Amino acid sequence: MRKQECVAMLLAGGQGSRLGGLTQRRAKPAVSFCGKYRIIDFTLSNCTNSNINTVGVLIQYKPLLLNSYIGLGSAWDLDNPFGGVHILPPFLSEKEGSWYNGTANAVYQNNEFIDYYDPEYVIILSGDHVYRMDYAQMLKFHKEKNSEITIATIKVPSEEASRFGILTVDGDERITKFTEKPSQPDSNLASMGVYIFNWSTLKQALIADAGDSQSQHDFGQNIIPQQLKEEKRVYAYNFQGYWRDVGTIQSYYHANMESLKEGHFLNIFDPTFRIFSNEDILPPHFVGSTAKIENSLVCNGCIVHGDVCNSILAPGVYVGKGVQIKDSILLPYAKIHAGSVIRKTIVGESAKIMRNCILGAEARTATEQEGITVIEDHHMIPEGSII
Ligand code: ADQ
Ligand code: ADP
Repeated sequence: MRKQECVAMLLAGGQGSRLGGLTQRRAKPAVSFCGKYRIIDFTLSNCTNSNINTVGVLIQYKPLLLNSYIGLGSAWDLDNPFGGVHILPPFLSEKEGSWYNGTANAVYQNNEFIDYYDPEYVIILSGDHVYRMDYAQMLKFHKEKNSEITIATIKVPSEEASRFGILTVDGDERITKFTEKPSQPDSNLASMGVYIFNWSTLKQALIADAGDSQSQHDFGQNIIPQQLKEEKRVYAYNFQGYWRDVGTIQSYYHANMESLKEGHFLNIFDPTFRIFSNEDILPPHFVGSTAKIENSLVCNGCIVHGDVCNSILAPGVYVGKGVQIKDSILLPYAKIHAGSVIRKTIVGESAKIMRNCILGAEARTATEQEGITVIEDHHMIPEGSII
């Protein structure tokens, strides 16, 4: 029988409710990012670039668009005859079956998928992170430390620490303490939610967790703390690079905007570590004679007649004459008609802003979060609206 050394399980089934209007119709991993990409492209491309070619994608919430986007995985070179990318919805058997009840339960329900490849290691990934990471380096570290569980870690700003798993390590990088989303964090070393397990360790942990009626079946809440209690060898792999959890409107907006900075760490232009995408095939973008574009990303299929500054135009966006767009993110196929002014706004996919509207900064609404205005996918904002 053939084996894979390491199988990836990509958690893509969370509700993503904190992204509000952007996840009304689609799962968070299928939300547009940095114009050309969907959030899940980063994790799938990391797998490809790390030579991990067996990936199970655990989905459940609004799976349709995510499913059709991933397809057979050929965009990421993951359409292999053995291995490849597999979409794994909750399994309904004759006798039992239920929704994935927590992240650990999602992996537990698919242990036969993992067993089929008979791997030594399983890497658990998340569909809502934007980063470039060579998992092969982390696996090397895992082996060198003779670790049973390795957690990728990164320093986060102290004021944000309470939205992550926070940990403490000893001089050898062995984890001595882990607290999931502590209200009073005592360190700013955060878990990236990226774990490498020895499959034997993980399998045992999942079986024990499944039998525990008190457990929420969550990696951060239950599995990791329990394994530490059992004195397993749990190590921290200190990731040196750019990583963002884009689970909130603020973090999503800022991570997009950061990509406009020259020489930025995410560096989507690096040819040695490409981020692949299954973007629609569209004509080249067209810049009209009245257009002015500055410090912006403009994707295929865009037609621009107005002013665009410090903004991201995803594929198929239309910008009419006299339009002014600043510090904004226009998601695929958004249309901005003549004379509208858009500031610090995320315009959802296929949303239409009719003529002479004013969106953003000056006026504030209920959807506004820290000054960021969000227009939901497919919404139509009538002519002359001020939001
Ligand atoms: P969170 O991001 O809050 O914290 P969680 O909401 O469990 O963790 O989501 C992790 C991933 O699993 C997401 O991609 C989500 O879409 C997916 N997911 C959630 N529920 C699922 C389910 N039932 N089935 C399938 N997929 C599901 C985690 C860790 C923290 C760490 C942060 C880093 O728990 O310790 O600091 O990630 O972002
Ligand atoms: P957010 O926190 O923005 O809503 P996440 O992706 O982090 O987005 O997932 C949120 C929570 O929703 C997670 O704690 C997860 O366990 C839970 N969840 C995921 N899928 C379901 C579901 N089908 N039913 C109920 N809760 C779910």
